[in-house]
Amino acid sequence: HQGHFSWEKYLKETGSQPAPPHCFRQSCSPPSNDYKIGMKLEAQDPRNTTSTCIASVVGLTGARLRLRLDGSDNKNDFWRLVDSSEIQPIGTCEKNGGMLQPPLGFRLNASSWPMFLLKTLNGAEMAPAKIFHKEPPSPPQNHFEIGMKLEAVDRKNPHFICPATIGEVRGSEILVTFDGWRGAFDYWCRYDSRDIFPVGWCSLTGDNLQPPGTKVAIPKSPLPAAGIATSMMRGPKNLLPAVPGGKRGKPGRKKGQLSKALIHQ
Ligand code: MLZ
Repeated sequence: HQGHFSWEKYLKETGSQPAPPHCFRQSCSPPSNDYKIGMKLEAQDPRNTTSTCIASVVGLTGARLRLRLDGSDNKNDFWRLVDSSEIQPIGTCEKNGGMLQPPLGFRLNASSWPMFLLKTLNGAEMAPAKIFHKEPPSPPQNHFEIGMKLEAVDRKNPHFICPATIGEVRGSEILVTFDGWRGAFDYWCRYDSRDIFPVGWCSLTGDNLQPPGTKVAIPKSPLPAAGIATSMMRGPKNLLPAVPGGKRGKPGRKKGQLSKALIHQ
């Protein structure tokens, strides 16, 4: 569900342009997601990328899968596009002469891995090869420009895809800035990252696009209530900078801690 956020309205309000689809390493029509919860597949271990592991689909969102490595805990789930090159049908690793590995942080003794593998695959529903999609090719060069709008995975909260703006371009790197979050979630990535999508992607895939944040100008005074009052006095649009320098907060609280806490709420 997309809340009440409308790109059309937002682009008008902000007088901005979406990054054209040819900028992205995404297929122009999003791939279908024919996976089911519980299906197993092979995935690269995100914490140890030389390992191929068994993963189970524990969630589906738009063109993405929420994956959990078998033998891992439930605190390290990760999300992959159905056309990611980091997932493949069970059997691929062996076919290529590789060996399936236990995930980093395997919850049992390493010596029990062979038996664990046998048991986890026994009677498992394996994702059929036909529902995997080929990864789209990378655009030949970086076509992004500062100010262009996009949808991007929040890497600190990777289940979220959020409205974002290109903040800087340097060679093949781009700065993805999240609208309304004052830099707290921004990151640099390559222009052909799989974590960024053209405007409208989520509405095509049925993924959930978060609305922009509202932290355009965070009150920097020690008490939230006082902060709201002072930010209101600073002007209707909260566009003036916070009081520069000086002591903020009670003694004992580190400078910047409160505003950080507010940003991350
Ligand atoms: N910290 C918030 C999520 C903020 C998401 C911001 N995305 C750019 C929370 O945990 O609810």
